[in-house]
Amino acid sequence: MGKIVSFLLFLTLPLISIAQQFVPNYDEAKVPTYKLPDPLIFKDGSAVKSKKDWSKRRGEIYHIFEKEVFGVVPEWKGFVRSTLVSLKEDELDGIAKRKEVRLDLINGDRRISVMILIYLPHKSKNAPIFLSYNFDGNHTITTASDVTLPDSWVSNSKEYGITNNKANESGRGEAISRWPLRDIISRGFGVATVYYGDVDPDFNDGFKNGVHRLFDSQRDSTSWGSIAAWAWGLSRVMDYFETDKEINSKRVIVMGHSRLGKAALWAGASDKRFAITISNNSGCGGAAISRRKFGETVGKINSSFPYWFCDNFKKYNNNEDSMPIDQHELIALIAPRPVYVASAAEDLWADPKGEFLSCVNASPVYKRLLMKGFPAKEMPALNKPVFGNISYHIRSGKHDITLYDWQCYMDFAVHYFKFSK
Ligand code: GTR
Repeated sequence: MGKIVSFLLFLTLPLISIAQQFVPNYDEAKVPTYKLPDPLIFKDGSAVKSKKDWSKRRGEIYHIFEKEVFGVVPEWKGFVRSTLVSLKEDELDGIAKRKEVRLDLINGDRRISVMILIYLPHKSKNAPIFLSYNFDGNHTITTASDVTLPDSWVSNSKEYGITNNKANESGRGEAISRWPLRDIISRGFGVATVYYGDVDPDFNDGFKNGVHRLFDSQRDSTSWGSIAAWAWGLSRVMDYFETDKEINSKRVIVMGHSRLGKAALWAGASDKRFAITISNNSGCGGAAISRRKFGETVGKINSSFPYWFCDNFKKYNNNEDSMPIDQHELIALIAPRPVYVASAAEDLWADPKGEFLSCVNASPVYKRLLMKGFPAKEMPALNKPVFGNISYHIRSGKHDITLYDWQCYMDFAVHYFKFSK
């Protein structure tokens, strides 16, 4: 009898696991009907009528995102030391100064090091500067042979979970298509980048590595995950910018692609010193409305990357309607500062329409602050950006960051900063 049961189980288990396999929905007709939480209604049901009301309501929404989505950052008891590691007066045929600055984050005998690679245009003083993480090491954004390789874990196989990979020369320059440095610097912008794995390596190790291990607190269901750690790291770079006389810390544009776009949005929401926030193809847990369950879902992201968000976020696996917030409110948290959301037409996993709808539904907050908000109601045509305090484009092509995306971001920044080189 026992043997028969085991045999039947042997036959049916694979079927059960096939049945449970995640099949993303890419059919607009199958998007469920849903009701979004209203960012302009307080928890007690009263309405946000003034700027002052908004700053209170903003606090409510922010704390929900902290406790239910990204996790709470514990009190930082350590300190950060910055060291200039290299300096080149003339880089990129003389159009930029290049430097590497190492931040040592120290708490007692625990420390990690984070390397910032910085390009500053010679042509413009007080240049706005893009701050954006890179995925595989600072040496991947340039072919220059003397940019330092990261010492921390890298995932060159893209299989997150491999714990002992180190960067090597083979990756030098491999990401240059995502970093059109000459175009950016010629338009008078600076660029600063950090390898995200320096701040928190992107694998599930129970928070024993990266910045988490520099903190003393016990973990619970509200504790921060990796996205909050990456966002926190961006703020430490901002702290450094405030000490560097060559950098205009009032014009820092925080930007990120994909998972790093989620981190950029949370950094922009958490730290008001970032003048502009840009999300490139950030998708689920970033700019896309979770309730649409289009492409990647909350349940899927929490099973693939259980360490990105706080444990409370898992309560909403296949239970999106019970979320007290949705991602349009992440965009709204950035108000009144400008924010740009970008999608790619073939990137259905990130739900371009859901990213667009976040812009539409965050707009009333900007309007309540007497600003223009987001000027579109219908999804714009491909490669036709819409500019407002919230801006948006959908580019043709796949999940990536391209020269076209950068050009749009620079146009947007020029518009807001009204600077000329
Ligand atoms: C995917 C993940 C997305 C996005 C992307 C990336 O595997 O499901 O949420 O973050 O990775 O960062 O490239």
